Amino acid sequence: TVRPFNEIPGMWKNSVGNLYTFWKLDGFKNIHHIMVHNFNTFGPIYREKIGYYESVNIINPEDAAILFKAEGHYPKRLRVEPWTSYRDFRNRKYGVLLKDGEDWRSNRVILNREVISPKVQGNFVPLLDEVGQDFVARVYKKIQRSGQNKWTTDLSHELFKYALESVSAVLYGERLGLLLDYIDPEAQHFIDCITLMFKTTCPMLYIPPSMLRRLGAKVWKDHVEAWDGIFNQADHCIQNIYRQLRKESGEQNKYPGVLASLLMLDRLSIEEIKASVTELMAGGVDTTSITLLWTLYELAWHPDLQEELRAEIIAARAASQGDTVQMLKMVPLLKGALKETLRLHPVAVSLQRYLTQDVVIQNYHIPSGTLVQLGLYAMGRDYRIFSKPEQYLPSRWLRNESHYFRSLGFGFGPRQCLGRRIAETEMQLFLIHMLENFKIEKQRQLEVRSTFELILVPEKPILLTIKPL
Ligand code: HEM
Ligand code: 2DC
Repeated sequence: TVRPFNEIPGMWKNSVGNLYTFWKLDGFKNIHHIMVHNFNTFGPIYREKIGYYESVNIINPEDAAILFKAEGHYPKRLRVEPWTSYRDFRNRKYGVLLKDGEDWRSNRVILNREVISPKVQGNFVPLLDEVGQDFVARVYKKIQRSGQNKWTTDLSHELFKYALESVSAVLYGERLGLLLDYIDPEAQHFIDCITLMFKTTCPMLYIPPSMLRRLGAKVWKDHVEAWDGIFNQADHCIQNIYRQLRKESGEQNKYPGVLASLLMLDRLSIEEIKASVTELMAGGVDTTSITLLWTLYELAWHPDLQEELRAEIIAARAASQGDTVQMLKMVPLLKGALKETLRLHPVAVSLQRYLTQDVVIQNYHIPSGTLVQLGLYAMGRDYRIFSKPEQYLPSRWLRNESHYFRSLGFGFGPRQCLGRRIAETEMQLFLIHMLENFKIEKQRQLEVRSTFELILVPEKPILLTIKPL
């Protein structure tokens, strides 16, 4: 017999007490470890309430399948209150990230065609390939300048620039020039604003932003300043393209970028286009750059795997005879490596959905309307779900062990990551170019763990040594 909702284990009865323990354990930075701990204590399902935030947590792929089957036609995830509060405060429109219901769906359908449908990949590849080549040229320059035939560095800042350059190339059909020696300080400011925006979001997940605003709290002020910086810079880029488009029809036959395509399509209002393009621009920086950094870190720890990937890439390059789109279909191990990175180092600590119907999970009845979180970080490291979970093994994604609801780094279904295709293409091309040219080595350094800054990021700088082959 099915057990009632109230019997789900967990510490959900004492929310004030929980918030206190949470503070004490430095919970903000450690949500992912706390979730692992909770699954070990309570089993594969538990309820929790921290501050104003109540949910049921699950970890098993089979339970994730039940969750996503009950997400309905307008899948809704946890609302990031500080992000909507900022837009309400400044009277800005929500983009696809923050919209819900029919409003979300109608915008998302139009954006899908320009951003994530298979037909657009061919447009993105030449733009992103060029950015990858420029990155390699920049690394050679750095190596030369070092005078030591190698470059030892914390690559994160270069990767942020690579990611912003890539997403901008796709959105605007134009290069910003961030991989040159002297970059526009505005662009650097944009990058800093995104990091600050993520950081200042965390405390406000548990303390309502409206309250912090009334109190004049620094974290709210910083958050507003960060979003202001993001919107101003995006506005700048968008105005630029808008003006160009009105002046001339542009070069014929040349792909004009996502923004110009949306403007010409004329199915969303300018304000709606602006809102979503700003989200895409902001969403496209820390996510891919951190994932690439983790991948280089893993490759530095696994030199044999690095060789294997290089061999795959060289063979694919030869077989595809200059057709890069074709080449991307011939690198399964590389794609496995990116999945493996997101398994061990996911960007999102959890996926969440509100149920639109009653379900039974782990033999508990869960009513429609409940917020259910899938612990993505915890799932990736659970030995009951992945064999030898502590090992970085890209080939596990090529073998015929079950992949059923196990590769969820970009989310799932119609509400999955809108930037997924951009992100995947951009990351694949980056690794292809890097591995064709350089060897990545690690410094004598201990294991680096994750810390929660809304997205999961390395707790300390990762130092790598890059050598020409
Ligand atoms: C949503 C992960 C890169 C834009 C999401 C979600 C995840 C995610 C887990 C929530 C999906 C769900 O609830 O099912 C990632 C990862 C990335 C990445 C792991 C890179 C490694 C990007 C990039 C962009 C982007 C490059 C922009 C170009 C978005 C947007 C949404 C989203 C706009 C909201 C979609 C919606 O609500 O309809 N991403 N993302 N992401 N991501 Fe990404
Ligand atoms: C953070 O408890 C932890 O892709 C919360 O590109 C639950 C939660 C809700 C939504 C998640 C968020 C977490 C992590 C960051 C995500 C976000 C949805 C989209 C966003 C996963 C797990 C992200 C990084 C977007 C951000 C776009 C933005 C900068 C405009």
